[in-house]
Amino acid sequence: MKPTSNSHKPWVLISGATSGFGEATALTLSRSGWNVLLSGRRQTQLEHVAEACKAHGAEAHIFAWDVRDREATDHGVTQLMDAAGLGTDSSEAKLHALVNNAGLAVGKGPFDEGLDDDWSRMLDTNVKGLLFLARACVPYMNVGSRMVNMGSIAGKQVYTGGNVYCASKHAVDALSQAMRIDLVDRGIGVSQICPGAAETEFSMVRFKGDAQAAEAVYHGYDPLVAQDIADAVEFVLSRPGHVCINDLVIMPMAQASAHHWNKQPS
Ligand code: NDP
Ligand code: 8X3
Repeated sequence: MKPTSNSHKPWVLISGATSGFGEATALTLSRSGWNVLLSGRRQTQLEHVAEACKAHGAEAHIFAWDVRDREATDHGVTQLMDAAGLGTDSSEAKLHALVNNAGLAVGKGPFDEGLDDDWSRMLDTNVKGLLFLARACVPYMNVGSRMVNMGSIAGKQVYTGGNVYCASKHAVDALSQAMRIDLVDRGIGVSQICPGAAETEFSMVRFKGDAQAAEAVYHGYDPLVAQDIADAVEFVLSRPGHVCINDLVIMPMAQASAHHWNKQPS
């Protein structure tokens, strides 16, 4: 939806807004005429991002919770919608967009050496968390609203050591298609953005704070940066009402697939 005037800015809820794609998306959309509702687990970081969004002229509200917790997700969405004055009745203002972005990879290696806790963190966040948040937000949406799910090249292809993360993002791919079908009669569009390698906090989380392992992921080529994905989200959300970008795969020029790279020796 195209923002019209400052007094009638559309509202977007962005999960995972404390860093990476979510933070860049919050800043980008607040610059281009959206009001923002921001979530993530890190309260202080949310406050910093909200202040930056307000400096761009947006109204911004935050609420910190863990999307793996269904009750916390329902509560967090209610808090944010109340703060923005959005409601579920047909007479009330509606949520124009959800950017369902919170997610992570934890660990990389053969599945038979995988850890229960790593698997739970990925599946509970990337699959169930995405579902919890989408379900909680849909009642606040109406004709013309849009949902953008953050998939990955890992949801299109499987790579060595990616097993459970790839499975979780394949689930996002399937759910994005299913949600599009389920919501088409209500006029709500569902898009998926599938990035390749992007330099954010993603690899530090995946390698559990091992900075050397995280930095090595981005050696020898120019990875995507968070702004590249924020620009894509803005593009998807600013299409005319009759257009839905179903699926957008965005790769670094040096990455032809999950398996094919043009890396220069450093
Ligand atoms: P970051 O680690 O920078 O950001 C991840 C965000 O998700 C953070 O804001 C984090 O917030 C939030 N998050 C993680 N777990 C939870 C949770 N349980 N509850 C609430 N929020 C949570 O990585 P990216 O920006 O790169 O990742 C964003 C999305 O993009 C993810 O879904 C990721 O899988 C996907 N992706 C990333 C790619 C990459 O190469 N970077 C490529 C393709 C897809 P907090 O820690 O404050 O809770
Ligand atoms: C993150 C990108 O290639 O590590 O989804 O799976 S990758």
